[in-house]
Amino acid sequence: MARWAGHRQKSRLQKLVLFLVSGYLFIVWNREGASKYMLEVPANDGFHVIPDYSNPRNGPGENGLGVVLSGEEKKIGEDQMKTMFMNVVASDKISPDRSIPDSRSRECRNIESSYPKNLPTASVVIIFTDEFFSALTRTVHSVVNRTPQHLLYEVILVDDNSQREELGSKLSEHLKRFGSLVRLIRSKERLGLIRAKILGAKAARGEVLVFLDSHCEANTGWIEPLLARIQEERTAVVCPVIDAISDGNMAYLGGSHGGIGTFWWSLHYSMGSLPKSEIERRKNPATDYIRSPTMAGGLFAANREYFFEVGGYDEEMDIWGGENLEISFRVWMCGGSIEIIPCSHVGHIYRNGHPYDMTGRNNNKDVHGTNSKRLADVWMDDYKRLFYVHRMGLVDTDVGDLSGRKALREKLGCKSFNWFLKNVIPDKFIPDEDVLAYGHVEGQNSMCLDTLQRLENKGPIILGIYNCQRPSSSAQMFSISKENELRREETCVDVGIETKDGVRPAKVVQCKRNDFVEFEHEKGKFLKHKKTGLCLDMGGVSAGGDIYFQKCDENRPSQNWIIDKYF
Ligand code: UD2
Ligand code: MN
Repeated sequence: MARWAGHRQKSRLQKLVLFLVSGYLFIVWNREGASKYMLEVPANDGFHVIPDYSNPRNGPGENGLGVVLSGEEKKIGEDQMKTMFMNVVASDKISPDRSIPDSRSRECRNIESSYPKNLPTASVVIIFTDEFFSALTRTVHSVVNRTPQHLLYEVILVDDNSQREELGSKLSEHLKRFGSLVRLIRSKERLGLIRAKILGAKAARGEVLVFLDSHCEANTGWIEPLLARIQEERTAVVCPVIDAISDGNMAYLGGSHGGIGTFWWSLHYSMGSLPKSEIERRKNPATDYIRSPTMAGGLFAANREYFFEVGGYDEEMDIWGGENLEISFRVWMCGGSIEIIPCSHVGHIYRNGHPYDMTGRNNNKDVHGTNSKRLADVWMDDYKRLFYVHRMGLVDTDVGDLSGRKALREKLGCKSFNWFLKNVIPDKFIPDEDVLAYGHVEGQNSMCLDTLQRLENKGPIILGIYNCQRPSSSAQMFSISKENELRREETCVDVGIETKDGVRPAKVVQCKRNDFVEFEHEKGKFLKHKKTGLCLDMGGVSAGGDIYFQKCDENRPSQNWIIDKYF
């Protein structure tokens, strides 16, 4: 299945000679042996020269600037954004060694020399399928250039059966400059990113595993804070701050450092703000690690042995998606922690699509769904009901054998998902717990409040009505929270601004933590916006139409609403 790049053997001898000549005490070099006996890491037996970044560099994209294209190239680049989801012309113009601004805070730069001298070594695992050559090689160069040599045990590239020609011998040839430091494993079958990461992790021999996507740029001082935290806490699974690199012109943009990773009940990753407990716990907000309920997935480090002890990944997950929340829930529930390390920064090109085939085994076109179902069924106990609200179609889908993962949960004695919710992400809104009512909000003629597939989490939308869809339809599920909001997962209903026709639409906006939009409701009767005293009224609106607030009137049946379940 996998084969090793062929240029590793000869380099051992070369290395030995090098070490002797330079007067180093060469202890044991045994890649197969346990890493803790590895007292020296392989020197660079290739011919790559790490640039001296204190000298000014000129050229496209240097200093993290965007690339300016014109004429025909500009047009090609713009077209590529639609088909390849990044501007490959721009990327190709940039040196693989380009300089980028140090995006760390001043506080982080001030402590950069305070990390222990004896940090564990890292194996950096970079998996890829049909990645663009320039983005991939820039990832590798950035790691080699910005990781102190004694901390970089190796870089392991896993080629997940790429089909593009430039990733063949041209890539193997290019990597020779790194000698044995960079190993390339090529899979003859498509593994999907989860199994590709496992393959890379199993081949790794450094003490710490660091995973990166294949379109990243490691920033100055990125690895020390990750390794230091793992040295201090073996079960900490740590993530750098992910800085954005523009998919359009490759500009290196800064990232934020103040947030945590969360999730949607649809089991997509999301970002959130720090809970009060974290704000209080962290004495140095610029530098202290952040306890994060979840991770984005691509960029993180873990003690290698711990990574496998806590279950690696679910090997039955295919292609893309779900593994990031699976590892997050699992690590927390089984005694570890997920953390964001604000002093470690790595850039990542966020793309609006996947420049590779997303079809899984057996022609599966919904790998995120089936992977997420595996995670829900194993780790979420009863709370999986909230996932199925979003994915009713998956309730009866066979996603393969789960016994191995369930046995793992048993063996590790992991805590419940309820424990995770209460202790790790206490701010997470649970739509049907600790609320006054939950379910469809039904008016006259079997019509229900409905978001009409409008994207409520990307900005305010107008609420509508539609034929009630039962048993459940995520667009029609609402709660009356104990703060009396009429709310969805993160959005709340409010009264919109009066239109030209003198009516006020119902809008759906982000809920505010301290400024609740309160409603008054009585089963089967009004839904009254407290502040304005107006009532939701479906009079004259047909399925698919927007809904409005009107003056409350007990005699109007179009103002009567009933919610599935009252608590
Ligand atoms: C995010 C993660 C990604 C992964 C994913 C959920 C970040 C920055 N990225 O999506 O790592 O956790 O969420 O699954 O947090 N790849 C393969 N084989 C495949 C498919 C992908 O090797 O079959 C590689 C791909 O070339 C890339 C990596 O996996 O290096 C992640 O893929 P992506 O960049 O398309 O995922 P992204 O960033 O949208
Ligand atoms: Mn990515």
